[in-house]
Amino acid sequence: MKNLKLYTLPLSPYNTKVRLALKLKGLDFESIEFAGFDDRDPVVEVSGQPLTPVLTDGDKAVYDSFAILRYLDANFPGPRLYSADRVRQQKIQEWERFGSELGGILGMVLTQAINNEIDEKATEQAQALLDTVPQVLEDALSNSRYLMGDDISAADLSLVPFLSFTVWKAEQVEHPLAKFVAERLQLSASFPKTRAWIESVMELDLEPISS
Ligand SMILES: N[C@@H](CCC(=O)N[C@@H](CS)C(=O)NCC(=O)O)C(=O)O
Repeated sequence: MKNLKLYTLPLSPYNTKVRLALKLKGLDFESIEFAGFDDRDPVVEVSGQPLTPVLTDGDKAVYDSFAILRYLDANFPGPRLYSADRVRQQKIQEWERFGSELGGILGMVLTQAINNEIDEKATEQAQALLDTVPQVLEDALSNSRYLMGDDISAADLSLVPFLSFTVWKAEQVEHPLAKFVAERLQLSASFPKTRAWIESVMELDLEPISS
């Protein structure tokens, strides 16, 4: 029996972030997947709250993607997600906060799909906000492959899942929620480094769960 179990809504960016972290560290885990927002009894049972992702490690449960990444880094070997250097650690945490802002932009479109209420104005606002984001990333990626240098860190994992939808071609996306977002939010072609970085980090997701 696997010791690590991830209770997850696989498409959600917070969940993707944790899945990528587990794969980056090469950790074997069982994925317990939920399709929607309804059946959360098992999540509440293990963690006392309804949101995913939740990671259980034997009889310990950790919820919230920020806490889970810290738990993984503190307790498991493999590539480091955070840094022992104070300045670098602060920078990673700034990127994490930036990721939460991106979550807000994605949310402006996603809530329309979830509530089945089209709001063209909110879509336009979200796209306008998205257009202001990647210049910061292009600059940060001008001399390095990833945000903190040549290795993936929690900074990359905290942002990319919120942007991956924006480089997908809507006609190739099957899941209705992902399709809805991909049809409405697109990363401009004038940000090639950001695009290449998103694709490179998401390649981690192609890694099979090790066993
Ligand atoms: N701050 C949390 C956010 C978790 C979160 O909002 N999870 C969403 C999926 S994106 C969820 O489970 N929503 C279900 C619901 O609202 O019932 C984290 O970083 O893990």
